[in-house]
Amino acid sequence: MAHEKLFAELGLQPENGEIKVFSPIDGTEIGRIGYDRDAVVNAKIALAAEAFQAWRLVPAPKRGELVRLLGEELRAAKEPLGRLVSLECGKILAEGLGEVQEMIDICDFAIGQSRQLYGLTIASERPGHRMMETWHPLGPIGVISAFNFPVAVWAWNFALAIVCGDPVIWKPSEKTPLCALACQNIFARAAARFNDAPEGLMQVVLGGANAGAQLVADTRLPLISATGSCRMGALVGPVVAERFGRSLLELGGNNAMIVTASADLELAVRAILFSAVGTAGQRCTSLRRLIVQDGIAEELTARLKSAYAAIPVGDPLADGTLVGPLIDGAAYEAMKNALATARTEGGTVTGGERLLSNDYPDAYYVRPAIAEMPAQTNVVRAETFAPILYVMRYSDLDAAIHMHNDVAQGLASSIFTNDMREAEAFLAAPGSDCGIANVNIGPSGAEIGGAFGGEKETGGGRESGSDAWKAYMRRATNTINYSTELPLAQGIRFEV
Ligand code: UN1
Repeated sequence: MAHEKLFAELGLQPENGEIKVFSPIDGTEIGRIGYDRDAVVNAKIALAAEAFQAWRLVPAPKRGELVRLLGEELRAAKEPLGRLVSLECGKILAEGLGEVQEMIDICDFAIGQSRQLYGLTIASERPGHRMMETWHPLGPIGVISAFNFPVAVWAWNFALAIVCGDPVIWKPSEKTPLCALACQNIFARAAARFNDAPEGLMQVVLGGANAGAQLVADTRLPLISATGSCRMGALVGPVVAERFGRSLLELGGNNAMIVTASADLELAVRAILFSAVGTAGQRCTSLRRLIVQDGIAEELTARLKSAYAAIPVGDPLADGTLVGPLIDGAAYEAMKNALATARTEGGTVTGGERLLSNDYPDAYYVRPAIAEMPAQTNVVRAETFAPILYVMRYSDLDAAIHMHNDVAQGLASSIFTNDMREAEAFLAAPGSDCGIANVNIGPSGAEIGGAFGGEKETGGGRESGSDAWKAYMRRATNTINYSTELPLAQGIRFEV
């Protein structure tokens, strides 16, 4: 087997099962796995529910210790895990390693958080009374993740869930099961060192949409955290709501950048390149729409076209490559169709052609595309998970902000400007309507310290930093009477 050494380092032996796993790098089979049958999924949920009973009794800082050990194991496994991420989802090695770094960062964050699961103390309106809130573990959590961040998104959820007292059942994308199995092994090393971690704190469920649906419908999982398309979220949300569960949805984005006349164009070009072509345009936060002030549009577009022509596309594990393959043939078809539609809607397309098809007939490399559009047409308003940058022009900033917000999704956004009035207008209430709004950096590549997620069809969930931990706990409001009277709230008298 070609990847023997890498698999050995990660404890993987993907040799049994009827499901083939492919690498998008060259389309070859890299392993075989089996899917979990319904009864197995059911047993895993039961085990998680049992683990919860024990884990919620462990003091939170002690739970943080387990995450500290996980962070250590991730540091030790950074290189092979980063390489596996590249192999299985096709992102360049620097980004594969970056993704593992993101896991390490969220572990560090969660360790600190384990000593800061604070509630408020509130002034009671009654004499001799005190009010406070307590945050309790919520229960086992179902995590559904996408191919494009095959390990980091799980880690955002897992590190916080574990310190909050919640076991996690993880259904990874069908396209990246080996990454999940590798994480399971890395966690097992941490759990072994921890000594008395209950069985079932971290379980992987392998399967397709059915397995996901089983988690989503199960009342033993009070929270479902799902990352993926708006279409998937529209299926998950109502089912969880119907059983009065909680869902944390991180769905599609249609992320834009406004570039104003005062912008530092040198910086803007670099930011646009990373955001629009990095990860082959397959981040939820990828830059898809560029809204450029008339006077600088020509120059900026010309600079971008020459940068795009020179961008090294190829084997993501090779030195110097900046853009790897698309995940599969379906992604390539979607890109081709979107570009054809862009042309019929009046766009002028540069790039977008398939590359390296002689070397890799079963893999899908493309030249990232720029589509200059006469207006924000239908194709621009849809998220196509590929490196297509639609360019529109504006003359008035209010109109630019209107165009910016006039899409269904609301994940990440940015403005390039050196004018503080323009920057503040973009960040103010009538400005960007996204969950992430940046100035002079692109929309992608967020740090873990902030809350990550977005509004509208992006689903409203927030993961990772800030107070995202609260989603993984339940809040109890406590009122304590230490007096010898029984005054009622609102001054109600109720005496016989
Ligand atoms: C995603 O694409 O699902 O901000 C997550 C970023 C990364 C995470 C992206 N930290 O681009």
